[in-house]
Amino acid sequence: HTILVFDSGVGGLSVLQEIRQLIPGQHYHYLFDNARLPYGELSEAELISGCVALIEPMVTRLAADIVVIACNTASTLILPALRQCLSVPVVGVVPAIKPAAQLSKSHHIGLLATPGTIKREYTHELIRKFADDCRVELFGSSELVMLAEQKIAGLEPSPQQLQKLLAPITQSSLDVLVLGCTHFPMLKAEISQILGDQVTLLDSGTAIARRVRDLLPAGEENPEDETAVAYYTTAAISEGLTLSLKKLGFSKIENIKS
Ligand code: DGN
Repeated sequence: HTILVFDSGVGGLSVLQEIRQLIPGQHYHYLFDNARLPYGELSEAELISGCVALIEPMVTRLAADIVVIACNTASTLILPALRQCLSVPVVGVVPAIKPAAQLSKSHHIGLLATPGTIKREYTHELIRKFADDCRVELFGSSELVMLAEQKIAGLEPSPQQLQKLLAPITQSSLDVLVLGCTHFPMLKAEISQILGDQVTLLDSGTAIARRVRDLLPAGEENPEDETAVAYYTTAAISEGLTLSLKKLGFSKIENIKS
């Protein structure tokens, strides 16, 4: 099967990794809208029209069987428009508010996401629906997205900078923190070191991988075929990122706008 995973940045690689682990041997394609990163800063109209214009032709070109929008900032907004123009299943990634509310002993949870996801009506609806018995604190950060980008390109984040960005969370007494941006699982170890054992970090990766497996029609798995992984960008990428992608098994890297 052909699976297209989309994100504005490298965050969706955290989701792709979970999917590849659960269902190896598929044809994986990763579409990376780096020309417009970070999405947390774009207007809603720009986000919807730009994503649809980018994803629709790629689905046709690759004859994708399924599309995964591995970006909370986009998923909380573009899914209805995208589903309207695509005939294949579209799986979105949205913050794991429901499991967080179920897990929290103190009924005090946090959502760490992009500024776009934090202000989205979709997010507030999730909170009203699934966490109405919890105190929910919202933390928006685009800087953390950029730190995750740099990490994948080979530059380790500075503990001091992370400490500063996470300071509002360290001062809170929440016991479950939702990583509501697909970039953040890439910094999970670093975040966890700062917040300590008393805060459980939750992301949506595993649930998304299961959803993709359930939606795929039954077919052959060919774990030998793991090299069939292609990466498409909308702007040039750094040498560091190119190197990391090759290490991750991407056999083809193409700038679709050049
Ligand atoms: N990875 C995206 C998300 O899950 O929201 C956000 C990346 C961005 O463009 N800020």
